[in-house]
Amino acid sequence: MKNFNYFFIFTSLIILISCKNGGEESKPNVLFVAIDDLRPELKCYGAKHIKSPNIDRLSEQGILFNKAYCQAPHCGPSRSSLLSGVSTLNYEGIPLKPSDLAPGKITLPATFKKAGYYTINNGKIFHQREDEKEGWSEVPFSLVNGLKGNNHLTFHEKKSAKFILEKNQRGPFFEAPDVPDNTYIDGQTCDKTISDLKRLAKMDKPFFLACGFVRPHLPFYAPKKYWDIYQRDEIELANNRYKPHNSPDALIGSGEFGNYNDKNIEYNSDEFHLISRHGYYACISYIDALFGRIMSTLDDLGLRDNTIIILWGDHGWNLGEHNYWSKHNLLYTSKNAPLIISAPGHKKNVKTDGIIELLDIYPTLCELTGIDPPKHLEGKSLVPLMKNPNKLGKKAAFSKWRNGTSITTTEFSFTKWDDNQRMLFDLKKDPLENENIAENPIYMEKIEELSKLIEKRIDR
Ligand SMILES: [Ca+2]
Repeated sequence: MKNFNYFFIFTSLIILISCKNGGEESKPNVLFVAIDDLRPELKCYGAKHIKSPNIDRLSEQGILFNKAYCQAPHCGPSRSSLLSGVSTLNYEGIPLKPSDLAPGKITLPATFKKAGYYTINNGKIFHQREDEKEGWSEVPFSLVNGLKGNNHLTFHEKKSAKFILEKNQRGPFFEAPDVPDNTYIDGQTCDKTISDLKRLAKMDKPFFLACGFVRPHLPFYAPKKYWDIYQRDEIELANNRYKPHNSPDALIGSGEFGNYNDKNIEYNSDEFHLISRHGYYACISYIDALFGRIMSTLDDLGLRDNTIIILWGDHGWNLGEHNYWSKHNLLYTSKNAPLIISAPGHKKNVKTDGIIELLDIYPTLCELTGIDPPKHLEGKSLVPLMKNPNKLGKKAAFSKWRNGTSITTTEFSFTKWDDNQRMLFDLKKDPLENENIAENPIYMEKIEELSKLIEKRIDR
């Protein structure tokens, strides 16, 4: 009986302690990290030449999605889809804000705020600044005085001032000044996120802390020490610097480099390829170091065990393959985005080849935190895949860019434009997409099957 009483007192104490942190307070926090224009060019994704120790460490603490696909290869529409939970397929044009895709529907951060979370936005999360006011408990960092405008374009190397583009007053496409990390906006976003974590640790509410880095998005501006990690003459270039054989006229590259001064380096020359890869890699290592500081702060504050960390890129990127750069087309390299989720109580150090779409993130975060997902969501929670990474995931992922619609399955990448131009790649035999086989009669049935899947998904 005495033992029973001790047991009763002990259990009551436990209940009492958990009630203190109970209700909303017992929900896990969310650290929501967006990295602009980051393709899966990370060591944990098999890119051995990249130094990304901190993101690699996150992958060891969670699940890495090898086959995550964006719904549009462009910042605005991809983020609109992810943050609204609605596909881009039924939208004519380029949806730059979530309300374009889902008018009147609640966004991901607003859902968390409504559920009792304290929500903070640092850096680039939404594409458009005016979208950033709702859903946040504080004025977003990007709207605070002194941080307005295109501050991600600000250069800090003296000689960059000699390379201003007349048409838009932008600087060169790269620079490597010897400056501290927080000279650039991403370093400031990191500092702000760290100081927020220290505040949030003392609050009696769970938090949804969004941290959006703008690199490795162009221009490649990063402190010199990150450029110094890589030896330019050791950088390997793409071995398929030509347009895919038999590809349609509709397949074109991005004109994004034209927004920056080329420093008199000939576009697509060997030198251009080398510098551009070097710049992209330097920017990745820069962001990785900043992310590492945030992770360490979480650990130091004892928040790690009750915080979900999700890290995602908004789409893929072409790193000189086919002589294309940036995004803005429907090649595999433009569609495939990085996604890593580390959640308390879930599997660690696992990878999955299950097909998923970035619009699945919204319902996933709802399920992981026990929030009722809004009815309008079109994605599927990734929690079943997190529990069993060997599952197949979705049958296919869908992406849209201008008048082209694309479907990716485990075997094929197929794109159809409104004027019936087509491209089909066999991802098993030709993962680099060097040979368009859409006009090969052998694949007629396959194309019909994939076209039907696209039609089924479109509802307009
Ligand atoms: Ca982007």
